[in-house]
Amino acid sequence: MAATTTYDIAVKGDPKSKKLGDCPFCHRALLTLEEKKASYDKTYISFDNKPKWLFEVNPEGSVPVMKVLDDGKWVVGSGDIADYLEDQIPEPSLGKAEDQTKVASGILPKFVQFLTADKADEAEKQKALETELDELNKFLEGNGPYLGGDKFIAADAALSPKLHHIDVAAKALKGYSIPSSLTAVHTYIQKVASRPSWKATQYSDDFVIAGWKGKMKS
Ligand SMILES: N[C@@H](CCC(=O)N[C@@H](CS)C(=O)NCC(=O)O)C(=O)O
Repeated sequence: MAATTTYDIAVKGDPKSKKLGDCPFCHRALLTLEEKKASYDKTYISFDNKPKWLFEVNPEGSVPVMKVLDDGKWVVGSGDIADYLEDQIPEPSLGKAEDQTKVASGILPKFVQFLTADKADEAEKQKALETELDELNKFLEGNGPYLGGDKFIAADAALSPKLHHIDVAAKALKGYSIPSSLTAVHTYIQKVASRPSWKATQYSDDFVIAGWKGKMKS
């Protein structure tokens, strides 16, 4: 019997070229689908021309949203999608992010504050970001290489896309590199990027940079 597609996930991207866009939340959901070897299709949503149905499914108009094809149920948002998949496809188990370490879970807002800081606040905001990175490094030194030790877990699927955005965009837009002394963080980034799930869900660094550039003060 031919394998059937179970899910259709709407993600940021270009419907024409079918290129994946720069959404860390879509990335989290896609990593989860890949890690669980789920059978799925992607629907690419252009943010310049969002379809009406997206607002019916999710009034916020954000992605990811995922349709369960056999019953038409929609699951909205990367956290709910990850938890839903954990319940539906228990193996391999990634657990639920809510039950796992929260280390560096606030790193993206810290990065946004650094990225959008006035010159006068920049050093302080950089320090706050670095404090999160330091904590992550300490955690990984003691418990790594992944947040789940030897195992890639739900918290890794949530964190690694954000860390990737920070790594790429801070370098390009702020001339800031994650300090080389944070070796466990660098090892983490490399290890995650070598996973088949990451390779299957990559998108261009140029999209990441352009996306964040749009959020900077001109
Ligand atoms: N809490 C949501 C956040 C999703 C989200 O913010 N997605 C962004 C893209 S990265 C979005 O769709 N934004 C809509 C827009 O900018 O128009 C989740 O975890 O899925």
